[in-house]
Amino acid sequence: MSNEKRYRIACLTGAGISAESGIATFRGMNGMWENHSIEEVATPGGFARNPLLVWKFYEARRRQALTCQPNKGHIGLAKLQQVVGEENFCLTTQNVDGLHQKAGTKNVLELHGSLWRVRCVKCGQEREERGLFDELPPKCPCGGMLRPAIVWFGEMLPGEIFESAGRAATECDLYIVVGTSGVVEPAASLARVAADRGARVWEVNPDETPLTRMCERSWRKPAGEVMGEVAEEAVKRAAMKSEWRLI
Ligand code: BV8
Ligand code: ZN
Repeated sequence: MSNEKRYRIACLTGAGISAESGIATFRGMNGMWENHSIEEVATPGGFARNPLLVWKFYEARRRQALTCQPNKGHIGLAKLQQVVGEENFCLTTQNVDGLHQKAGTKNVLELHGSLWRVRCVKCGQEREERGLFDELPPKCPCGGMLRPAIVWFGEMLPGEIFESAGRAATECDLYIVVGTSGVVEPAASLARVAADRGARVWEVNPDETPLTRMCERSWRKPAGEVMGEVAEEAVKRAAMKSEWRLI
């Protein structure tokens, strides 16, 4: 397929896309942060002050996330990637639950890290860890303490991943924002980058957000209910704008 006729789709997802899988959002009614302050459990300072409290918070989230399955929102985006081709689709997520990968989406950009990776504060070694820990805080073989490989507030995002997410936003023709309150930076700025570079922006969120005003279309519904329709509309737009013979 010749390059100039490609129609590129990029997505940014937040906690809302996992809500129908049973994972509480951050700022929703039953937001998990209610009984914890962000300062206490999602900052390096909080971890330094009380690593056990932070690990109890994250181990509870890991335990719960282990029982969760992707919902039709995740599955709809994985199917969209299959139809348009991996080279024409890039999904960036703020979520750490791994449900996009479980739904089959390839090359997911995890801006804020993952519940399923840990890093040693002493030797820096990072590894995948899908099981639950017997003792908290868990230890690295080197004797150092392990931390969740998650980007906490006040921490830099992984440079390469954020750059790839920025490139996808810059180069895409359509940017679909799903299930994010558009509050946390620099993730939320990606939708503005896309809009500034001339991409159409679509939003899937039961509520309005600070990103709504830049959207060409908004679906005020839960992602699980409308993602099939959104994906169909995106494929139609792509077919119209390029020479695809859709299979
Ligand atoms: C950084 C990992 C540079 C944790 C997360 C002052 C001092 C220092 C920094 C700042 C500051 N002011 C601002 C900042 C920047 C700060 C920030 O943005 N703060 C916010 C609170 C204002 N950002 C940072 O610190 C970032 N780093 O800036 O580095 C730097 C370095 C040093 C010093 C200064 C600057 C790091 C940010 C990353 C933090 N880590 N996650 C964890 O997950 O355990 S962020 C956390 O919030 C999650 O990743 C989450 O995804 C993200 C964003 O929230 P949302 O995903 O949008 O979730 P939310 O609940 O808010 O919204 C859900 C939405 O879904 C709602 O709109 C709802 O309507 C909708 N919804 C609900 N159900 C559904 C649905 N939609 C569709 N379908 C449904 N069924
Ligand atoms: Zn170590």
